[in-house]
Amino acid sequence: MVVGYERIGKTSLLDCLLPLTGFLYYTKNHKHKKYWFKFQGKYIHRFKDDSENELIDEIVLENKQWKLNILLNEKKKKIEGDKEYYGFELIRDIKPKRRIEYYCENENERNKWIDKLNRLIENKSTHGIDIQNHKIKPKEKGNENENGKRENENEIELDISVWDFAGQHEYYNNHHHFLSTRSLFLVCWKINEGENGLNGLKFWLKSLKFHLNNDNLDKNTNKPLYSIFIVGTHLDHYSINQDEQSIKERRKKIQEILKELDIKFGIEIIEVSSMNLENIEDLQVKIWNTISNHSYMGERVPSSYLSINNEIQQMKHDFGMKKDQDENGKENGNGKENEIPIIELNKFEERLKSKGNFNIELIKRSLNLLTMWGECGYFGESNKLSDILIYQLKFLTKQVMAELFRPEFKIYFENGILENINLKQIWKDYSIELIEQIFELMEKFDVCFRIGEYQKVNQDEMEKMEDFFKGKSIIPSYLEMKTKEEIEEYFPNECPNWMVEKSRILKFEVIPEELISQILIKVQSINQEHLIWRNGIYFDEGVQLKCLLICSIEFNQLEIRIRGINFQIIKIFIDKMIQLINESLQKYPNVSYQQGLISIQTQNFVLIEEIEKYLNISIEKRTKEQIELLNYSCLFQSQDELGFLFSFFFFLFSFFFFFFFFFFFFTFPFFFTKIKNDNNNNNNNLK
Ligand SMILES: Nc1nc2c(ncn2[C@@H]2O[C@H](COP(=O)(O)OP(=O)(O)OP(=O)(O)O)[C@@H](O)[C@H]2O)c(=O)[nH]1
Ligand SMILES: [Mg+2]
Repeated sequence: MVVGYERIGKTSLLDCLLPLTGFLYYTKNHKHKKYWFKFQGKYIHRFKDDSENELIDEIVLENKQWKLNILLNEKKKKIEGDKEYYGFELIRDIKPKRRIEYYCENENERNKWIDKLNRLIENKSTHGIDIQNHKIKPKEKGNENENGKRENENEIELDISVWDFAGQHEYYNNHHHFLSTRSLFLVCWKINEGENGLNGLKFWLKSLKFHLNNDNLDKNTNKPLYSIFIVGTHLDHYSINQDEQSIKERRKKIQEILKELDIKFGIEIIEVSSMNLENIEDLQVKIWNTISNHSYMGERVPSSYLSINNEIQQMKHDFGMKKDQDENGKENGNGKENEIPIIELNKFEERLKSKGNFNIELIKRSLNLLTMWGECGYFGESNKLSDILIYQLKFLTKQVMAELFRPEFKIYFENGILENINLKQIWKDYSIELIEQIFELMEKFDVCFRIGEYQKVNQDEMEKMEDFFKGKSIIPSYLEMKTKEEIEEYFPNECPNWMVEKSRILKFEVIPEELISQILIKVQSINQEHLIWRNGIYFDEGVQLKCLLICSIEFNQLEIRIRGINFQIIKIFIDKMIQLINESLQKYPNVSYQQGLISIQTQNFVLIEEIEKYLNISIEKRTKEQIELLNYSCLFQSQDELGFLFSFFFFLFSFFFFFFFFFFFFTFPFFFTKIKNDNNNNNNNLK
């Protein structure tokens, strides 16, 4: 799994580590000849054969110099016998001009080359998560035998599933759902970004720390289940010193971060360049050695798991066929997809009945493993997701999530709020009936949340759907950050003297960023009247209650400040907020906090348990600091507040008393005279 901030070279690194190789027909002067090709980073190497001993030539795909054309069906060549070959060509329009034709034996092979070439030539960002399966042969660096082959090269072949995560901020809230505990993590940072680069690295290490166990060893085998490699990219950058001292200093800074985050398990630190392939081979060797030593390598898998996997592959195949039929025949009439590759677990169990005796626990265990292999998506640990199986993961990561976060759709997310009607544009390939279902799936992945309950006018399905499209949703990763000054516009630092203020600080050792949005989203459900930002939320119920929750990643803390006129209302609100925060933390067993307050007198953080003890000290003996902390803590209602409330209600009572008194005093004689006059008039009329 490759993670890190955006545009730091994750995909390029994978292109170097896992070169695309194969026999292709190479066409020059209308003559076709078969060669072995290796496409690594931006280099396409042509070899005489697959021993890679004799390099014939090299093409360097420099930025924007090359164009790629797919040679369409009519250009399929019959190179040998009657067999058809699938071609593509690379053209360089600037001098020295070149045009090279390549032919593959099948369309799948050509698609692989085209995907990779397109990505490199167009320099595209990754959207969602790119998942690819590779076969690799562990190898030792340099040790070649007499036949020119590397030792160990033919020993074993490993099937690996490679997950390349998008680096854009939009995806951070949901990446953790996909982190597998049987992985090698390549956590990348861009060396030439210095401190900023290291901050990005820290962010990702922090996230991994919370989703992986602190101990990476498997108890049975005492071998690691996962490992982390910290990979510095852009080593070729002109600003980077490569002398021993500079390398040592960078290493030291990384070790300080690891120490701060209390990450103890084995970590490799390495620096590479995807431009000139420096240290790439070193990294390959380290990766191969590390993963082949992971505890699960070579583990035997029950044959029932493989049958379950076969069923999943069958479902994928059937789904693909149906899609093709729909596309060709437009059977559904509107050219939109009417089905998604998701099945409820009980229906999947039903399907398996004809294949053998599979109980639900066995199915779940196998799905967990198959998910780690990248074959499907089963998220059994999450309550919200445990009853469905997403049998084609690409649907989730590429078609749904990546579409939602396409840069051109940012116009629909004003300050993180989306009008649901725009989902018809975003997921335009899906029928209206499916959009709401897909949205619900995204809610389960914490990607978006609808605001309030949209009105259900009647039970008719169509009507219900229309209502969903009239509603709005929050997309937490698009919410804006607000500065302290901006927040003060809503919640001034000074509490008005006719209100009381209570507060609470929750200090975490470290808090993962995605947890903050989960907390905010959970807390926002308390009350409809709120303003929400990426770093906080503000509730306003007029004089009754004003509450601010501010989250600080820098200080790893949440601060709750509540103002109002009724002690009980404030207390209930604080308790409710803390309860909701605790509920959000349930999924994070490694995350805990200490509750307390900052003393205005000493600026120290004082634990709530400590403050509670002040209640046992007699009032006259309490220090000024203790009184102040007790007052702010909302642990008890002080005499002052009782007095305050008494005067507040006395004020209200007197206000209404005088109001009615003056009302009657001045208006009664007026009515009296008016009635009298009216009576006189009536009498006159009668006369
Ligand atoms: N000079 C130099 N450029 C690099 C290196 N690695 C990547 N690049 C360039 O950096 C840019 C971004 O590289 P990508 O591999 O797409 O970065 P990424 O981290 O996958 O980006 P996202 O998918 O957007 O998160 C591309 O233009 C690469 O050519 C490197 O080691 N040296
Ligand atoms: Mg990428």
